[in-house]
Amino acid sequence: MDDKKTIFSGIQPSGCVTIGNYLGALRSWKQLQDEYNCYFCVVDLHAITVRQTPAELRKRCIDLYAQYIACGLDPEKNVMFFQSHVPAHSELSWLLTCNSYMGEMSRMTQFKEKSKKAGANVGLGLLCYPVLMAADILLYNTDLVPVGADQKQHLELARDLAIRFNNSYSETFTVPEPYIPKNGARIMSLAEPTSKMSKSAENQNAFVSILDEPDVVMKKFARAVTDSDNKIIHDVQNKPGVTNLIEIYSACTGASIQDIENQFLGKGYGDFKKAVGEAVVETIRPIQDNFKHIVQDKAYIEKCFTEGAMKASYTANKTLAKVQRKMGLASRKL
Ligand code: ATP
Ligand code: LTN
Repeated sequence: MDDKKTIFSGIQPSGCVTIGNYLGALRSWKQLQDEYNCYFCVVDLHAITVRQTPAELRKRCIDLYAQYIACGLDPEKNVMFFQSHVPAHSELSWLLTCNSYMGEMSRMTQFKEKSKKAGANVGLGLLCYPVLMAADILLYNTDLVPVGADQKQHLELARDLAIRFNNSYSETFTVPEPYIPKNGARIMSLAEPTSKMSKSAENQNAFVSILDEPDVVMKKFARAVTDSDNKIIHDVQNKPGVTNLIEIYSACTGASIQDIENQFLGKGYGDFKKAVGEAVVETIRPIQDNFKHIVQDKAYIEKCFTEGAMKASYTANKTLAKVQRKMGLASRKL
């Protein structure tokens, strides 16, 4: 296309975008869209690795796409689409699965955590999830993958699979690099501040969604788990709850940790939680205003995701055909 490097990233429609997703990942995408060729995908096939209610999932997919636009991603500048609309993702995923090992899949932290929750019947999709993610990335000759720090291990696997394939079948894939934004905080759960904030958490008070009403946001912060010594100090080991609130405040206002500690010296948790809540409300207010307009325009959203899938298919199918040929499958004549 041009000399610009390529970026690929995605979010699962497993719930509404949280301030974790936004501050950790989505916000940085917006800053990248002018400098890079960007593919931003709603990774619906990843969301079905756990059981979903079909009608809810369908709505969440459209809503997530609208949230991408509301957060400032431009469907004209970027290729924005649903993963399931480009069948090459599933197809490459199988070809890569045949080049992956049980050991490397079962070692993944996210698999171990999610399979603990799933109990006796752990779905195979949860195990294969990182291969599908590698397929997403490798289809587009991606240079950089902007994700939150929790995805680093999956990115390593995508790199390993690319290198392994290139060594076995000759140079095919670009080996992608992670892009973990410096100020992209890892936001923790408000209810259990030693686990990451997750949009699919059962406890609604554990996360703040970017579409939560201001009074809901304020209530969730008022209830956030802290500790009993009433000092606003950044200390991950001993004060994970307060530390998380400081990080959120810093990510929303741009103030440094030091400045925040000074600003709230001698103040109590009540005041601090109120300030954090207000900073979050101000950060998400413009997104909410945009979302309300965009989500009503179904025809516009449909046009955008259809064009996105068409553009994505062009590159994805080229890569897929190359891989099929290299692995020895007969070339398609239709
Ligand atoms: P789920 O609850 O379904 O596992 P999730 O909320 O953890 O979902 P993903 O869709 O898996 O979110 O992730 C989307 C992007 O947001 C990824 O780049 C991920 O690294 C980032 N991200 C997710 N949670 C956080 C968090 N708590 N802090 C910072 N970044 C996050
Ligand atoms: N696994 C990612 C979502 C995801 C993704 C991707 C991110 C699926 N495919 C490709 C970047 C690139 C997650 O955030 N849980």
